[in-house]
Amino acid sequence: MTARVTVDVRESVAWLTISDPPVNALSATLIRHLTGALDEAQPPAILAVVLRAPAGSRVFSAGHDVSELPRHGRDPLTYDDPLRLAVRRIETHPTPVIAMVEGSVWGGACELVLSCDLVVAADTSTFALTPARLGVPYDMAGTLNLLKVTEMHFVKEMLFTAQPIPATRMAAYGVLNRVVPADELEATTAELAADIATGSPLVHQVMKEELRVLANAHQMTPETHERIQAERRRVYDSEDYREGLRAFAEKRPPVFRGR
Ligand code: YXS
Repeated sequence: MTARVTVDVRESVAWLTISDPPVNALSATLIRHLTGALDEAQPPAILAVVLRAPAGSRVFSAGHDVSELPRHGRDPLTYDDPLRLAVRRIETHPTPVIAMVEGSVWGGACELVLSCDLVVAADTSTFALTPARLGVPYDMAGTLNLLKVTEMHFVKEMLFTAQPIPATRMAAYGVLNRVVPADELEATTAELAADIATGSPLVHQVMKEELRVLANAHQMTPETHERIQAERRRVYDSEDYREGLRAFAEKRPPVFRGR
């Protein structure tokens, strides 16, 4: 089986390239290769990680592999779903992880990119949150991850419109650290990674974990959690969820009827 993720180490920085043509869909196999590559990229040998797609990619990633979304009565985004595993793995990786983005980013791939510690994007890149287009009830951990990186109104615009947002607007809302012309993307990312690599890996690791714990510190009663899960179940058990997946397979716009 060809590796969906290749690793290139340059001066203590591990460059992880996700590549599964034609659209780098986040399949369970690609995520397994990604987490395996991260397992190899440990400090002090590795002091920063860059997550990227092949140079010149028109699509950075089309998000969750839709063919792997459950069809009947199963939660599409559970704790051990590949996307959830990948996001947690990046959030807990002991070194800073920089997403270097070129091309369009869709659905769960947006969350994957935004779960990285920094994001450097080409000025031609776009970001689209697509649950509403597919009828998918996104999960609370994922929704919180979006809310952690920008403002409520902007998260709602992205979620409710499901439209691709240009990198310049993402940066205006503080979501991206750098937006540069595509031909400056790699040099800008390499410079940022080199700066990070001069710092204390012990401090990076503890500060990253402090920020993760503080950002996730939210009160919620078990009853509230169960109520939301029940509401999500009504969505993934709905005809609209089945219509979203059917429309995707049939390459047509979905017709949602609210049932
Ligand atoms: O028809 P073939 O067999 O050639 O396959 C087509 C597409 O069906 C396939 N493909 C995907 N397969 C699995 N999972 C995907 N996410 C996915 N996206 C695409 O790739 C082949 C080429 O696609 P095509 O012909 O559309 O290419 P294109 O260059 O015209 O357009 C590229 C995209 C990415 C703009 C287009 O494929 C697209 O809009 N893809 C869907 C993006 C999306 O809605 N992703 C969300 C996935 S679900 C998810 O991430 C979360 C669960 S949620 O929805 O909650 O956010």
